[in-house]
Amino acid sequence: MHRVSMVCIVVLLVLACLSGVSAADSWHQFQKDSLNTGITSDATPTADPVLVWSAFTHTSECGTGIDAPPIIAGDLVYVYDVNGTLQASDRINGTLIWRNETSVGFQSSTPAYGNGKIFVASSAGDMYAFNAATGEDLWKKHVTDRNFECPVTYHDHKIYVGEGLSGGVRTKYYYCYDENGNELWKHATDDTAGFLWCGASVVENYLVYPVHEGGLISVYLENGTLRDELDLKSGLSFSRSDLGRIRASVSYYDGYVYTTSEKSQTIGYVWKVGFEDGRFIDDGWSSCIGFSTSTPVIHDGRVYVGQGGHEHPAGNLTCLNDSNGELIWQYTVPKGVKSSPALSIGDDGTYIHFTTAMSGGSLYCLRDCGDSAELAWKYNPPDDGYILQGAAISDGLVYFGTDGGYVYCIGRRGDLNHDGSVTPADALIALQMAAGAVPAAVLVGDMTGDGRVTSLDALMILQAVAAGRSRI
Ligand SMILES: [Ca+2]
Ligand SMILES: [Ca+2]
Ligand SMILES: [Ca+2]
Repeated sequence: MHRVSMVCIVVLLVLACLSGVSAADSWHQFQKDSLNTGITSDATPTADPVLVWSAFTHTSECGTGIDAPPIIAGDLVYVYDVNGTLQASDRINGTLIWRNETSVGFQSSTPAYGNGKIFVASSAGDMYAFNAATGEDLWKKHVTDRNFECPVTYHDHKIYVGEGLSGGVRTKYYYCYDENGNELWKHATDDTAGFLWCGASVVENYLVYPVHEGGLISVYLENGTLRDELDLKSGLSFSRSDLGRIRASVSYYDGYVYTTSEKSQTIGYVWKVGFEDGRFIDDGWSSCIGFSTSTPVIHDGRVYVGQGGHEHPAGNLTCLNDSNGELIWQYTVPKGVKSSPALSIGDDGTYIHFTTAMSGGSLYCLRDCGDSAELAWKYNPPDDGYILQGAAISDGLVYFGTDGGYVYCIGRRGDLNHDGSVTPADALIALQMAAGAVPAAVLVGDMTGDGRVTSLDALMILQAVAAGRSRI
């Protein structure tokens, strides 16, 4: 048949075009790494989003489910839910690999991966370590009678996490543990509500983190001794007496630390503060964008940050000029963006992924077009749970969870090797699936909608490639 001979030609073409598979980047902790960069060079879907897999974990009677972003290490994606369950799944097909338990409660501390272990800080004030490959319990420590609700930071065989808001205003501690569960130090901050989402960055020999009431703290990694502290309300030429409170982490880029604060829907700031040899410098800016609990991401002279809360009528993704804090563009969405953006940087531009803080919210992907942003795609998951957390990215796939208790893996239709683009290499995989040589990924590979992956789907993938090229 004509179609068969075409497919034969196609196979030869594909074999000629087949290139090596790129290595997947990791997303080992909140905002990817211990600087909270939030950026990967892995290409993500730039069009035609498709559900690659989804999995249910748990929900609570209060309507909560998954409130911390997934993390990704090697072949596995890890999700921590309201039941205190840590679940590891194959990142490509969603197969459950292992599951282990901590304690039930609203879990908003993002776990961290390091040296073959997953570190978890629970709402009950306990820390845990699990074997990342098998889920085996390695250790558990009751650290505090307060709660944990900020991301765990892992760096060089040590973990860092601060006490949350439970117990009210008092002396609260940021802890450093080694990977075997021994406390190395704790640093006290007096008269603070604590560290809700106030995750740390490791910058050279220092740990830097924000304080709820509007401060920044820098301590020596080695022993937790104070190096410097700053009150953003008064200590700088660009201080703001009405900064409100900080409920975001610190990110670091090229000599500056960044965070956000919020006082009301309209009053809230993005902060850029000079940071040199562990000390805060009066160099940078504060920019009023309105309410934000989002941790800024910095790339190519621009600062990307979410704006607004779930109680606000609308929110947006804001892009500022990194040199002066001036607004470049805002992309408005139906509710606030409490989560932190996850960026994919490729040859074809900067893509920004974030979720809207609302029941029935969506995962958005914007393309930065210079003076404005355009919607690359949007994915509205089938459950209508509230979405608090942002996304994690690895190897052409985007992951996020909801209070409906589901974790979702989003890819691109036809992109069977998950490199973010549709090429002849994907058509070859479709042919292998059609021949039964590899398991069929129907959700991604079925272009015709007949529920199977056949040689016709391979042909349609090639047609999509040709159409894409002719548009360029
Ligand atoms: Ca981090
Ligand atoms: Ca591909
Ligand atoms: Ca088909």
